[in-house]
Amino acid sequence: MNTYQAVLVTGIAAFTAGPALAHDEIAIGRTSANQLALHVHVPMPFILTESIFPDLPGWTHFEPAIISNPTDDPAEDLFTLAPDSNIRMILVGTDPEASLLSDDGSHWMTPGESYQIGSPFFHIHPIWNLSPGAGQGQFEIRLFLRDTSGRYSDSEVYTLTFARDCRADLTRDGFIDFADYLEFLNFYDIGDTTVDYNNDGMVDFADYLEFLNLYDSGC
Ligand SMILES: [Ca+2]
Ligand SMILES: [Ca+2]
Repeated sequence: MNTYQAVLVTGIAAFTAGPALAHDEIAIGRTSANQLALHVHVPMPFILTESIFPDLPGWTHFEPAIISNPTDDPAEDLFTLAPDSNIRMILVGTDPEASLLSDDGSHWMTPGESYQIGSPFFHIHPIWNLSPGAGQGQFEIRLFLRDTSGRYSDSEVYTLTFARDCRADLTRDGFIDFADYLEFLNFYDIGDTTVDYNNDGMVDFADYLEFLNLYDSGC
């Protein structure tokens, strides 16, 4: 097992051993026209936390997970996949700051490479990454889906967006700006511990000063 594979296993073990947290998921299904389709259930960007893996610097996380669409959803034109379908996702391109670890954990993928997902039902945790040099903003990973059994046609190209985790980014959009300042005031007024920046259980002026420090430094 090489280093990346060890990280992959460690990351998934950490996830399965942890508490039952709500987490981000990407569902893969098909349309009524039998074209593969991908559905994101939460607003993007996906927020990547600072890496806990020494060998994978930057912001690295094993969510969003990728699952097979569990139930037919005609309103979204998203239906479950047949058990004999066999799904791969194919990388189209990324912003320079964003990357996706290969399915065997050996390297960061390059455009044109594919990542084996498999036959339904699946629930996998790819390793997504933003490089240490990534600053404020939203960074893209573009991909499409292919069924190697030939049952379904290729999906369209989807763009997933990612941002760094930053405690001053209260609007969770990857940017530190005045909208975050206003959001801070909202949390502050109601004493929401989201803005208890010094972790003392109270929301007070000390947290305001700490927020300003984070705000000024751009995280
Ligand atoms: Ca923001
Ligand atoms: Ca506090």
